[in-house]
Amino acid sequence: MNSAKNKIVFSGVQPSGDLHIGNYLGAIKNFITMQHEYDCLFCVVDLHAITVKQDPAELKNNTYEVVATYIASGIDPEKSIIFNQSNVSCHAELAWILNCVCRIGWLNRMTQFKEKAGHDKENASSGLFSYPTLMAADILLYKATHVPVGNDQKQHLELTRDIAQKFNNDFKAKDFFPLPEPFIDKDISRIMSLRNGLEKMSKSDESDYSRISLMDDGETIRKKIKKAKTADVLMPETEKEVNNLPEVNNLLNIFSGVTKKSKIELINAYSGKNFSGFKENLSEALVELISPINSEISKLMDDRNYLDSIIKKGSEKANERALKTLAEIYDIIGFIKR
Ligand code: AQP
Repeated sequence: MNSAKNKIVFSGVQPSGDLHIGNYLGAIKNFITMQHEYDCLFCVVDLHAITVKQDPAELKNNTYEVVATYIASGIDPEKSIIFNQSNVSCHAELAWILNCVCRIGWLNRMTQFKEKAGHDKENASSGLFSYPTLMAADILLYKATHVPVGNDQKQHLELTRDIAQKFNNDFKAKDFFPLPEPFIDKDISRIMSLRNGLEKMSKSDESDYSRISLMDDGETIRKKIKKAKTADVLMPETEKEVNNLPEVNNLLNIFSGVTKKSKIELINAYSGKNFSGFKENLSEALVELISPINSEISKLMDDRNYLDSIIKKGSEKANERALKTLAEIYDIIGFIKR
């Protein structure tokens, strides 16, 4: 076995809507490269999705769509385990145990809860508050060593490390849980909304024009990029100047993420020009990346039997591994299991 194969990767995507270019660049792109060298589990985190209201029929459809998107993007289900979280009940069981390890003060510091709960925190589900302990359970159940995620999940991953460390110390189980490392690509780890360069691109943003979806056709992509906010100046000459223009910076990050060109190369190519040519070329690069993924997703969505077989096979493999870790944890804690 290749030594990198001893490194275990776990990551997940919520089935809360069509995946967008932020999910692709921040997470899925790394899944594709890591699958060749690491022992990978890629999950559709449906238990996380219900921390906010979901329509049951849409949740099912979105779950199939995330599985289809994984495969259409290039994840090989023969190499990596693809499954949905609710099919492996150990995730929920370990989350309870970790809720008893994690401190309320730690959860109170999580910025994503504050952002997602908004002004009406009292009315948010307690699941949304304890979301990070479920995420810790997802990762620690497989003793994952590496977690490819977007920048928005960095704080949750740091919390996972704190929980793992506290469990190991509290139960005198030295090194039982490895402390997982984030795998984050700096520039493309936080793709922003096309309407507001200070807000994260998100599946649940009300405006469809805020994101490029992996389900968008070429015409829609061109229209959205044409409407994307830029600035009332020409393309600047330096990265420093670009950093003061959040929407332009974001489009450059996307352009660089979908091509092999560095940001500075792109700035040099378009500096002193207005944004129309830049936007046309960015649209073409996006269409070139997304069109084949998009048509493969549609094909796979018409073959539910195939998707069901992938989910079944993946869930069985994940379950086998999860049960083994959970049995070890129960023993460490002092639960009797007969
Ligand atoms: N804008 C983003 N830029 C870079 N990475 C991103 N990710 C999400 N948004 C961006 C990364 O994609 C993976 C899956 O995300 P998720 O589905 O678990 O949920 P999320 O982070 O809450 O993403 P969304 O799109 O904003 O969903 P909703 O609107 O449902 O909350 C993660 O690795 C995430 O970091």
